[in-house]
Amino acid sequence: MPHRYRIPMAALPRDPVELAALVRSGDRRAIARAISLVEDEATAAAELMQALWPHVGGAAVVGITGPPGVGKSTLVGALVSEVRRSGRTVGVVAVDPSSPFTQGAVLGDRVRLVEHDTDDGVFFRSMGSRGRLGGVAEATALASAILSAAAFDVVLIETVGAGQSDIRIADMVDVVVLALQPGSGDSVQAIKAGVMEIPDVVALTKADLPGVDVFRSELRLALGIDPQTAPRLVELSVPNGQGVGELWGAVTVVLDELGPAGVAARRRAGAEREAAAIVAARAGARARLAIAADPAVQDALERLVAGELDPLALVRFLEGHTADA
Ligand SMILES: Nc1nc2c(ncn2[C@@H]2O[C@H](COP(=O)(O)OP(=O)(O)OP(=O)(O)O)[C@@H](O)[C@H]2O)c(=O)[nH]1
Ligand SMILES: [Mg+2]
Repeated sequence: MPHRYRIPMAALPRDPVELAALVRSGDRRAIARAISLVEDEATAAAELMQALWPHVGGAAVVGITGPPGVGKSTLVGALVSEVRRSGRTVGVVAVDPSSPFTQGAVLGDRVRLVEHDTDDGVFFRSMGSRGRLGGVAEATALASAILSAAAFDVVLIETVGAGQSDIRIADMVDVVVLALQPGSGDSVQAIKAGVMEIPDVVALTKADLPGVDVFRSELRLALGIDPQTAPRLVELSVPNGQGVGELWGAVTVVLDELGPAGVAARRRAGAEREAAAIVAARAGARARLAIAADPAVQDALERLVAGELDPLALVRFLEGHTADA
């Protein structure tokens, strides 16, 4: 066995307030530990976030979302270089590396990491997506906040998703970039059907692939219904060095147009949707308990099953019943 020399490192403070101070100074190990605390839902995470929160908010937070394999990680890697070229620092949170789709991408992330390995202006973190009570969305939002408190100028969040069932990226970022490659017909349909939220910028990835012309037309048609709200469309071919600067330019224009007040309004709206989701979940749980304990409702349900009460009559009964309550 060859000898392995370990460079001794000072232990990180256990006290969350001290750890928060180190995070703010940009200490990489402290940042990594802080993200682990929120990821593990450690009790110290509450105190840590309380100490950090007054210092969160300076970073421009950009979400890169899209179906599996469209080239999000590749794009994020290229964006990191682009942001660094502009002299700004950037932290990255990549979600869902443990999904079966992303085996290759995890390797890709590592390869890409090497490029920025010695650069203190870049911090990269992958988040697992399983077995978390608070959910990956919460951990991701908190990791993003930690990177913001650590004074990175830009935070990029990569999430796999086609819009609906995934974490609500729009609630935790300032600008949403949706990546789609030629053949992402399902997503185009989802946009058309209005079930997918319209992003700020659409990145047409892999524009070097055949079928890009047809796809561009489909996309324009789906997005261009209302030119007022149509997102910017940027075509990219990362291996050919095409479109990355333009994409970052489009993101910057969105941020400039929003201005500080617009960004603040978006953040507030996102927090309000999150709050509504929490309240709705609580109310739902309370409603289920109330129904289970309410003999009149139970009786109505029995009658429904027995064929004595039709569904519309049940709705009328419930509406009247809850109005009385
Ligand atoms: N031809 C071509 N291939 C690309 C381009 N960008 C990415 N790819 C390839 O597409 C594959 C998937 O790229 P990733 O960046 O891992 O895609 P992803 O969206 O992050 O994937 P998941 O995280 O697994 O959802 C890889 O093999 C990339 O090399 C591009 O512009 N052109
Ligand atoms: Mg990826």
